[in-house]
Amino acid sequence: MNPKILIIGACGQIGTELTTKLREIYGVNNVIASDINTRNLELVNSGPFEIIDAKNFNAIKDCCKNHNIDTIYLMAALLSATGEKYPMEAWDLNMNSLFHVLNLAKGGAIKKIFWPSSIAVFGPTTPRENTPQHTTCEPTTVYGITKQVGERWCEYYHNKYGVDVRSIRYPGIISHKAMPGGGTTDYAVEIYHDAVKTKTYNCFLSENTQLPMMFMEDAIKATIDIMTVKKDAVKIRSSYNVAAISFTPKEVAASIKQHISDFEISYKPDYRQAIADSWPKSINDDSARKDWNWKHSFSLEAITKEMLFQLNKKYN
Ligand code: AKB
Repeated sequence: MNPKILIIGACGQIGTELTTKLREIYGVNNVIASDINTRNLELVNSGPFEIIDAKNFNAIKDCCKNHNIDTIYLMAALLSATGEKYPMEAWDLNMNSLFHVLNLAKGGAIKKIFWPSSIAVFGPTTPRENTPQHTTCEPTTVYGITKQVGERWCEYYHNKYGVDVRSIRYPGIISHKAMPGGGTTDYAVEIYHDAVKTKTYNCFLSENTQLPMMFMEDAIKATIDIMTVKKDAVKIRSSYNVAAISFTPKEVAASIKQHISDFEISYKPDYRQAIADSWPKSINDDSARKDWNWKHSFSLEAITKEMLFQLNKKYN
């Protein structure tokens, strides 16, 4: 039987494409999209949609009851850069929304939860190359702190109350549909849009800042893979490292130049540089590969080709 799914934060970068994919798999009426507002009209009009503030326990609970929801994907969050501007709001949204869904599942109403963590759980004292699954996590951003603490609570609710919560640590996600908002890795999306629109990009990170990244199609696959694998295969109930590729702004610019030879990049690092410098350069995801067969497909070259193709259709 198909699950009955609620996606909270469905209008965001990942939520938008996750909603489409889950509807393809399980049917439009089995996937209820929700967000705090209707900013993404295409998504809002594409199937059942509810306005839900993720900080409001009763709103989530009522929606679950009204639609017989058994599975929640909690995608609402304030990301790393916005979190530094609004630390208390980031704490409030990121933590309370998680407690709401964990508590609904603890009460038995919800059978399965997906909650995204991030490479932001790592910090300056973490080994930066091939960062292990289990290692020092001393995040320096509010966002990172909420994700690290959230991981602990997920594991706790699983061990103590049997809650089936599953999680992966997303790297920077590259996509051409909904724009990301408020993240440190957002440059890797903006650069493609500006390359197609103006053939120039002013990067807010320095040229050699290497960060782990992933194409949206791989990120959606990882999300659905971990949610559909048998319960016993999910051995880590905090959050899994998942990796695809790592690159610097200079490398992505070079890959764009292969297609747009007069593309020019300039660099003006801002406060996000310190955040990027505290994160890993590359991630070891052996556990995800072993436990639930995780595999990525997209290389930097393949991402560049697809991004430029899609954005050319959009802008030109
Ligand atoms: C961010 O940059 O804040 C996010 C993330 C890596 O979780 N994209």
